[in-house]
Amino acid sequence: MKLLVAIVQDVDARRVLDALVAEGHRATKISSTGGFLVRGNTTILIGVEDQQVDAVFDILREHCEARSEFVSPVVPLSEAAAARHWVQPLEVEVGGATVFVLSVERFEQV
Ligand code: 2BA
Repeated sequence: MKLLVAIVQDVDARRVLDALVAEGHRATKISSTGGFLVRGNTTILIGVEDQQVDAVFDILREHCEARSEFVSPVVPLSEAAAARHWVQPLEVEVGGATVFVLSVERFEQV
């Protein structure tokens, strides 16, 4: 058995969860925050048998979209004034889904 920990963008989360459930998978949604952008994202825990891992990846690929985000670097006012120009927003590409695949030693529902 494997536990997939998938970090997806909030806007994609509902469609991913609907597709997972429609295909008979079980999933748990956790609200999370990215360390770099410090914006909300969604972490989905998905426990599946080994042979179902590829099917879950197919769902994630289908419903998660990479997007560009802009982040404004935080610069102290004194430094911004010294630089004598506006600090430009930084463009970063946020991936469709960041997925960790973990081996499950034991699974029980008691
Ligand atoms: P964030 O940490 O908010 O990162 C958002 C995007 O910012 C990243 O997209 C990446 O394009 C960029 N980024 C992150 N750290 C950076 C850095 N030190 N320098 C420059 N650019 C940086 P993704 O890589 O697609 O990651 C999307 C979200 O997935 C991340 O949100 C974070 O919540 C999670 N994530 C990604 N890699 C992870 C990892 N190794 N461990 C835990 N969580 C991870």
